[in-house]
Amino acid sequence: MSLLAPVEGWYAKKVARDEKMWMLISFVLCLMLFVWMLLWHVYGEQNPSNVTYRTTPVEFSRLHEAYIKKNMIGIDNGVPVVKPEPKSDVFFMGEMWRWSPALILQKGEWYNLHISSKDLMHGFSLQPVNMNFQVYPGYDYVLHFKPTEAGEYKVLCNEFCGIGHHTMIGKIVVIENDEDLKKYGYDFPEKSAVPAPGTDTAPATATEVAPASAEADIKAGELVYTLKGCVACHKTDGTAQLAPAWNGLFGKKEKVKENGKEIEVTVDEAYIRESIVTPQQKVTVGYEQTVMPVFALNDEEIRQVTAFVKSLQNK
Ligand code: HEC
Ligand SMILES: [Cu+2]
Repeated sequence: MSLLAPVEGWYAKKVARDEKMWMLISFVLCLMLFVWMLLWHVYGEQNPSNVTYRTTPVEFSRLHEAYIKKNMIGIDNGVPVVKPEPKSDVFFMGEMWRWSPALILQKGEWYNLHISSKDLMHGFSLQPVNMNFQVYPGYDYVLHFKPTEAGEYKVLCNEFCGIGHHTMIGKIVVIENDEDLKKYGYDFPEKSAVPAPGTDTAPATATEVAPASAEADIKAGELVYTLKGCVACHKTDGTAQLAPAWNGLFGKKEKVKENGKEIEVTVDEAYIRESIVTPQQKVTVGYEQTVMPVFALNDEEIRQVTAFVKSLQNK
């Protein structure tokens, strides 16, 4: 309550002339903006298409993985690279903590980008053009779009999604012609030999790679690493911010906590298997804040991934 009561009849004061004028101006401005909004929607081509399907994280991950296996042309820092056909359906997924695949698109062509999340809500923020969408698990958001300018774009996550949120950066490269590919370091001469897309000899799944040689196992293991998204947390260049790095891991003595007790283990085949099948059994000291998800890898995939980890022993 104020100390002094307001002057009697204060509310009945006449509105001044210039005040009325300002009210009129702002009202007209509101109306104009309203009309513009409709015009921009129809003629501005500013608003994205609004088609959304119901899905489940499991279903979408399955489609996403199958899509990448069929179409990948190489690997960029552990992330699969796809160069989709114009007008085709592209599956793009966010998960803790990466976007995949990296995309190479042709300027001036239309694409149907299906976007969803495998786990939590993420934010698709295309930079530097600053287009933003929320990405929910359980919804397949279809973005029908045509890139109009060549260049390298980044997909940042703009919904805080945990300790590795800031590392969640995807890549979309828009090219004018295939010559441009080299400019972005996307020239995959020997890498495309891993899973050459669409050829009869290409393995349909990572597990179908002939385990003929140790070399094939390592390649298949790298594919598991890329497709299943281990790369989102485990790096192979020694950076170990979110999870233990895989280079130099095999044979290393690791301090882990089991049932609250700290013990030392040697990283061998059995320990790697246990870490994948029951990640919470032995939690590596120093990484308690990140929770490693349970991945349903089959025995073959575990064997291959172990071969890949082993191959990084002296790196
Ligand atoms: C969301 C992040 C994340 C992803 C994705 C992830 N991991 Fe992990 N991983 C961790 C963390 C954190 C640890 C250490 C804590 C623990 O043991 O749970 C770990 C530990 C491990 C270890 C034991 C390493 C050590 O030094 O103790 C292995 C082996 C492993 N992960 C394999 C995998 C494989 C294989 C995949 C992919 C199929 C994978 N991880 C995907 C977070 C992740
Ligand atoms: Cu995110």
